[in-house]
Amino acid sequence: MNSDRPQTNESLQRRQFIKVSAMAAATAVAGGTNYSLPILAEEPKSGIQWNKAPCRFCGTGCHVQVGVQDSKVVAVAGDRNADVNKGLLCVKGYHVGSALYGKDRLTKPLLRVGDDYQEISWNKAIETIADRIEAAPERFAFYGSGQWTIPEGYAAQKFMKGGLANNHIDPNARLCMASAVTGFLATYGVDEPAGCYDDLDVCDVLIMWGNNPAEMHPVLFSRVTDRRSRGENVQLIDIGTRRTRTTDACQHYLEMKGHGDLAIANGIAHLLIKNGTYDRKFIDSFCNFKAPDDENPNLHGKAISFDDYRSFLEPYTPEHVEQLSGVPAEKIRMLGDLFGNPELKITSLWCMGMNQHTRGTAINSMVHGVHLLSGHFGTPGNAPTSLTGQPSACGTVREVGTLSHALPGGRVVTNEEHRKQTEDLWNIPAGRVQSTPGYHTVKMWESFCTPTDQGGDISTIWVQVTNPGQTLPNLNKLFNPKGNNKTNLKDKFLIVSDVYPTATTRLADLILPSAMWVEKNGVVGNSERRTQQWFKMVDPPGDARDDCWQTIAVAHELFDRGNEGMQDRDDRFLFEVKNNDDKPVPIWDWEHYYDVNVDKHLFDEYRQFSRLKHKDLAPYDEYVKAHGLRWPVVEQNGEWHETRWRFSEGYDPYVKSGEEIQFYHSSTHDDRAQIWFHPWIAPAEVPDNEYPLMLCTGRVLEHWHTGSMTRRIPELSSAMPGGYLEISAEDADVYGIRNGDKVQVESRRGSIVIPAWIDGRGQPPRGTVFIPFFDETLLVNDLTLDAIDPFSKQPDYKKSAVRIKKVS
Ligand SMILES: Nc1nc2c(c(=O)[nH]1)N[C@H]1C(S)=C(S)[C@@H](COP(=O)(O)OP(=O)(O)OC[C@H]3O[C@@H](n4cnc5c(=O)[nH]c(N)nc54)[C@H](O)[C@@H]3O)O[C@H]1N2
Ligand SMILES: Nc1nc2c(c(=O)[nH]1)N[C@H]1C(S)=C(S)[C@@H](COP(=O)(O)OP(=O)(O)OC[C@H]3O[C@@H](n4cnc5c(=O)[nH]c(N)nc54)[C@H](O)[C@@H]3O)O[C@H]1N2
Ligand code: SF4
Ligand SMILES: [Mo]
Repeated sequence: MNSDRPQTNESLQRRQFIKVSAMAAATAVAGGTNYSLPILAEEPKSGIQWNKAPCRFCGTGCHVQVGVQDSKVVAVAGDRNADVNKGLLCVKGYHVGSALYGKDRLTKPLLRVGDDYQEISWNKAIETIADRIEAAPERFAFYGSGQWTIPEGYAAQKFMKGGLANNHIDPNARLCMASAVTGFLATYGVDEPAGCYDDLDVCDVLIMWGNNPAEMHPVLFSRVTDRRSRGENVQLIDIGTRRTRTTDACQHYLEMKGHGDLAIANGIAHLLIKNGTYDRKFIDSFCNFKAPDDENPNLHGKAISFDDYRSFLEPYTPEHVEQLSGVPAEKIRMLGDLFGNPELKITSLWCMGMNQHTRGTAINSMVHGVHLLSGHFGTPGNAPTSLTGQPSACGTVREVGTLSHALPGGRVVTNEEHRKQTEDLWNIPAGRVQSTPGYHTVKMWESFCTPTDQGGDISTIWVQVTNPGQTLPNLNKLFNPKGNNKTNLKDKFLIVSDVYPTATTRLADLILPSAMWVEKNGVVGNSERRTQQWFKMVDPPGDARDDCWQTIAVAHELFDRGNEGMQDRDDRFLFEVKNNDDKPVPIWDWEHYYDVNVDKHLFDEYRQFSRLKHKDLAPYDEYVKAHGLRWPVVEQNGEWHETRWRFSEGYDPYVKSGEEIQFYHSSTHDDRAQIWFHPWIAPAEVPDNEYPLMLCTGRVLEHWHTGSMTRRIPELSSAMPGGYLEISAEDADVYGIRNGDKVQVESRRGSIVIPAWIDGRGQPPRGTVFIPFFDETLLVNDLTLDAIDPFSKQPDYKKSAVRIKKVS
């Protein structure tokens, strides 16, 4: 069934030729314009129906206008009325409509029978899942996504933690945003950014701490580069481990070694203190100091004094930082001077470089700390801003709390009061929500891939809107054993809801065809706390159905079988929705799913949680009218107002008058944020004689993650047809490698053969190589390490030691 996957069957030689020529073309595209001007914005007489939706792809959260004719998406245009993108789109947004129309969409539920698949009815599929759950409810796990819509994630969350009393639900955002979350919690006591995209319109200095927004958040990045083309003066600084398209747009490039960021942040703090340029008033009024508690490691560490902090920083002189990070001492002084200048407005951005890091929690809090220490916080243009990658990693994962330890609205399972609030809002019996966190992603898959008699206590996983067979780290440990007949995993059962055949469906026991994007209603939340809504515009193909319906249908099957967990305190179905006549609508029956707006019902229920930690959301209908609203959204005089800067008087409605800055969720309960010291520490794996090169992995402009959607869009796949090993010209010389040569790349965990691209899309420095992960036929995660941050449990995909050998 996977035979028509793109690229798979082409002969290698032909592929290589296409790749090398297309790669060159792609470089030209990306070097020039990253975004396209809107087309077809208005065509009143064409018969095309236009409606708004956020783009399917990245966490920037651009709005598109979707043009539908004859029940098909026929055109997409940038939405001029959207604050985020003001009509602009990048190449992915421009082609997002085609993501629906790959030739091999999944259209029928498929059950594995031996080595083959059999088409089955939805009833049979739903019964099969219910059977697996009934057989061992505590061994069932849900693996979800930052690409779940808010209602989808909320339904899965309620089904698991409220219905099954099972906390084994975790999303792919564990691989993505978990360290940002722990960084925010450790610093402010509450998750989510204080600043917003408006900072990019007014900052004087923009620092990228190891991310590549020119390719990963292109429209957002263009907001800053456009200012320069208008003659405004804004300094762009790229701190990174390789040159990227972002570097090309920056005045300064500070090339560091992996984990060099820890030393750089300490170097800046050292200079601020040494030069007396820190903001004494700001820290005296609004900050405390913290350091890790080595005897009792915990997220909130131990209190230290300012003098302790100063003495911990003493060794981090610019020269010492140069040794640790590779960044010249004079550049560290430059950063120290910038942060030491109160006249400048400084915004920091980061994404996976700082999160996929075995000290991810530490470096996140340290960058917040540099901003707090220097007082570059809380006014327009002064913000430490963590970017999210997925369209709803913030909305669905962090706000709805689909992580294994969390509950909606910033609640956690370990807190008795939070569990009680949740049980009350869900109207379920007291004690239903369990207090022990479920398994985080790496643990979940490790348990699934370990035989039951050896302690592997997860036996069924249901995957929705994510492709772990390609994106988990160390696949040979965390995923591939499922397909290996020699390992004793016969009793393990993998359920996958997807829209296309993928590396994950390949090993699935049950495949469920899903509706995607504008084939269903949706609500998502982007990087700047902006919640965005859209309506279903076209029907999904064949028997494909909404993920949210799938969850509710399984819940109802269990309810019908008498499963008490699926009943509330009044013995009603957990997901009961009533129509205007106060009659329950059978939403578990697909024929009736769209008789009501299930999204609206779930969202307005979920909204009650949002007020518990000042993450207030407006009623669903407000989002129908708007191009997104940034929370907290509060009602004043009958109007709903969004919030641009949090913790800052005049902007944040929850800051008391006269406070100026108020960290009202402070973990020390004194309205103060925590400035952390953490020492520099080496990466989990560093090159040695056996594995002498450092491998970084990541993304490219044209493709979305595993390429399951973008590789089916001809314009994108021909611009960037296949995976490659990016290597410096110097290292290529040493190994006798020329462009297009096949190279074996081997780590302690696996090996792949992949064509080389010398100084390709990006330029890695000597001693390092880079491989993007979009190519399903060249799985770089066979090589990557599964070491995780101790607090966030997020793995580091940016630093694995490898060796290489030319094979042809
Ligand atoms: N085109 C496109 N856009 C996307 C996506 C996509 O698949 N395609 N995915 C979205 C998602 S989910 C995400 S998470 C984002 C990711 O967006 P980014 O984080 O911008 O991209 P990556 O390619 O994952 O990360 C590469 C960066 O990691 C840095 N790095 C490596 N090691 C270190 C280190 O030790 N410390 C620091 N500070 N930096 C280091 C490198 O300098 C490099 O620039 O992109 C989002 N946008
Ligand atoms: N080597 C390496 N690996 C990484 C990373 C890295 O930097 N390097 N980054 C990590 C990060 S930050 C992230 S976010 C993850 C992303 O990893 P994944 O989430 O695994 O990657 P995607 O390709 O986005 O997977 C989404 C899947 O959902 C399907 N899909 C699309 N729409 C729908 C829908 O509406 N319903 C359903 N059911 N399915 C749908 C798509 O076809 C696709 O298979 O990868 C992680 N893995
Ligand atoms: S920048 Fe992100 S949200 Fe905007 S069009 Fe491109 S992929 Fe879509
Ligand atoms: Mo991500």
